Amino acid sequence: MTTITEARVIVTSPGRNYVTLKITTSDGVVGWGDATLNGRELAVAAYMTDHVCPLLVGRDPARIEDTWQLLYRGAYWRRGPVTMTAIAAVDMALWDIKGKVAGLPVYQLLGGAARNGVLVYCHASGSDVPALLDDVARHLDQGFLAVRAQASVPGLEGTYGVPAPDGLLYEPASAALPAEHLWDTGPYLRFAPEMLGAVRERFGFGFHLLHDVHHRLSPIEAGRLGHDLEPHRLFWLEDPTPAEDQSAFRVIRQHTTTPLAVGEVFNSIWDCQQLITERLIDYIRTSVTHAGGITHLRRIFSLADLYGVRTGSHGPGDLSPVAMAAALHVDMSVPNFGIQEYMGHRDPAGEVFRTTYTFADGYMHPGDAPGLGVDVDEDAAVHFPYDPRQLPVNRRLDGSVHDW
Ligand code: CS2
Ligand code: MG
Repeated sequence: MTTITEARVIVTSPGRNYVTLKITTSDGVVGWGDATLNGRELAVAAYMTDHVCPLLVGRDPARIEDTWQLLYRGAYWRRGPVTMTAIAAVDMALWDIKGKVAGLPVYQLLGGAARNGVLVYCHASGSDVPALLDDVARHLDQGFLAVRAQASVPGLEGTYGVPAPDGLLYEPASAALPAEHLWDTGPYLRFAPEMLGAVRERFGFGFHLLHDVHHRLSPIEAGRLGHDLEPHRLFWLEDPTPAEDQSAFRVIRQHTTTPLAVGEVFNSIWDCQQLITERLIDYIRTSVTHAGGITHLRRIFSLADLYGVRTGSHGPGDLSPVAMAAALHVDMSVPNFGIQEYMGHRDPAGEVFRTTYTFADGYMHPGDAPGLGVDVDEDAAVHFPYDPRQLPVNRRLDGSVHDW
């Protein structure tokens, strides 16, 4: 019987920190899994090294579901971002191995292609509205059919989603200790409709426009914003309120028809069960890395399909290219696909992660290489040591902590 002979964690920082799990079998087949949790990378690395990898050696790599159940139910202290990210990395690596053994891309093992390509959305941003409009134009020229628009709120430095003026891809984890940003909801509620209206006025309605509130409003504020944005026909308004307060979305739903997307901070089906079964959202954003891997993500997406909720997986630069590839394989195969976030990765990530997925005319494809279609250059990885970084903290004008 083929067995797992090694399970090893690789922490590397080509452009930003990534945590990768490498599983090797007695047949010499290697599988890769992403285990990156922005600002908490070492917590996941330690959990895997100390509590997960020792369980894997000697196991049959083909038994993906049994391994998932062992790591989930056997942990006793189940769920949570660290635990589920560790399980996700194992799951991705085992699906990668299964595809390589079968000589098939993972999406073929998941039921084959349910579409010809995966619609993706990109990030456009600006320090002010003119700069945002220029960035939207750049992304539309690149062929994107869906664009997320974010801009600095006048008077509030460090608004979410707007990169530093260094020309690098946006990375929120900016310092070893959390940077403190200022937040004031009133100016944002006045500015967001103006900003998104300016995008529609300049570019029209021939593409999908998205916006991320990033957890910062109360339910009634979110209802008001959603209503104010209705003339701009957003594809979705993301994370309007703190996602864990699922019943809050009943309030938002009473006030707006703007579609809602939630889920990037969720790590299990239980986190979103009410949102889905009460149809309180339109898109579920759980990611393959933070929500237990391909195996659990498909369960969440199947539940969502029953209630007419479509997928909209999280795909920032702080999930590795391994996660992007795994997400695309799931996206290809599910019936209720909505859209996939594709932010891209900061150089020199490509020196470590060799990918085969492609982008053309607004759509991506995972490729047809066996497995996930990503290889990790371990020799290159050692040249990029871990770089301690944490996510920012938001404080209101009175100094109290707000959601970032
Ligand atoms: C954001 C994320 O892409 C998004 O929708 O919410 O970039 C989020 O801020 C980061 O993943 C946090 O690390
Ligand atoms: Mg988001």
